[in-house]
Amino acid sequence: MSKAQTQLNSERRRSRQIFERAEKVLVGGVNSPVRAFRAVGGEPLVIDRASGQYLYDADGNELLDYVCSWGAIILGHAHAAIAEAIADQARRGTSFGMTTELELELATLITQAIPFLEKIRFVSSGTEATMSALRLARGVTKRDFIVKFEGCYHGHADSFLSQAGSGLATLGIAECPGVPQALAGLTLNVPFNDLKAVERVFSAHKDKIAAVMVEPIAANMGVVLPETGFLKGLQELAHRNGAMLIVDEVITGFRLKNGSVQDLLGIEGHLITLGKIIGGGVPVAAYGGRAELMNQVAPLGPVYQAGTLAGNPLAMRAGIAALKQLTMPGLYERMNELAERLVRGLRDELADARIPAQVNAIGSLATIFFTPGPVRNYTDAKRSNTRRYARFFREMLARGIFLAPSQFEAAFLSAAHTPADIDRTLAAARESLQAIAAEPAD
Ligand code: KE4
Repeated sequence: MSKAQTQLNSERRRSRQIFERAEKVLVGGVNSPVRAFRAVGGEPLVIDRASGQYLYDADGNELLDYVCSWGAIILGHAHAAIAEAIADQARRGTSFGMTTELELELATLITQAIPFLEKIRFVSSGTEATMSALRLARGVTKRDFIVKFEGCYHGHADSFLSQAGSGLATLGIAECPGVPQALAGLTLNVPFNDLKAVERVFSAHKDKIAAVMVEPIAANMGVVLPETGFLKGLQELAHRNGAMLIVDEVITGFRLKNGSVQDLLGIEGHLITLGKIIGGGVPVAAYGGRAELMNQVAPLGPVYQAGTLAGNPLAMRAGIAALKQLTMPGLYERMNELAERLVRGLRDELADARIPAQVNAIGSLATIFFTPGPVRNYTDAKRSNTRRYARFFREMLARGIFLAPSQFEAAFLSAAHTPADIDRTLAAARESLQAIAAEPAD
């Protein structure tokens, strides 16, 4: 174990004590599996507070954060405008169970940024958004099958848990127990970037597919970019076959620019799902599309979906404060430039260390895959040397740099990251890669 690693671990006594107690009452000591560090080893973090680009664990260790609450924290932790909005709303009431003008305000900020989005429904998690969008597609088309892509993750609703990315890929769960075969059989998985496979599945299930759901930039098998023509071809295939295209932008929504990534990619789905960033770090997600389609949702239409805390004023205030900040001139340009410098630097460090690896990246999203070949789908991603990723993760953490604790996740930059953070990260990467290069690859 390197000196740095020894130093960090020895100072994490309180974190360890808290986690051991947590394991007695929380399953695995966590409320979401990927937080358990099962794929990277070492002791899971216990965080006490955060500010800007930094997390502070229960032992006061400062960590430069590239997880950013899995992409939700794009402005940096404890952003003053968001904190003040939440504090003010807490004094005015957190949830009324009735409509407020705040829901209208956040919906307006979102639809102004995404013009094709005419009507929206707020929910409290990305899973609720994707689950509801799928139900709407099935209700309107009166069809049952869904096409999704191997390695993509759309939350933990039953229809999305086969060949899924994120925590299922991390834990090697290909098919989740508890999902009735009758339902699992309605989910058709095809490889990302493989239009021929999509054509074949449409031919084999003529007029039976309700929707194709896709992450436009896959980020739950690690970052995998759509190849030229893939998304446009997918949209055409869906339209030609009477199926809906549901574009899951829970990660990409407001990540690469102030709005949807779809106009950058030349597509427009029937439905879009959003989450993470639109809540400013507080539970907000949404699904939406053209009014004619969304009007099929209760109370206007028969497709039912509901939620006690959906659109609650506390969460709306946080989302409004966050989205208002995202219109600041130059915010995305600065963040994306920093991210591009980090990615270039990582590629250089990997080459200098003579370690075969790919860095897939776009905007402030990136993943290092320890594999010599290109990573263009889940099969490629699974070829990565996940042991080596785990070693790199632990070496970087020992140097105070917190990367995603899984090969099958993305690293995120926030608007709070600085050029000095990039320099520090690249210096830590050089040391970490040197430590790894000296070891056998497998
Ligand atoms: P939530 O239900 O976790 O809010 O959102 C589900 C979801 C839907 N769609 C996409 C594209 C997503 O990435 C997610 C959730 N992302 C994971 C991380 N890749 C959440 C982290 C976790 O599960 O703890």
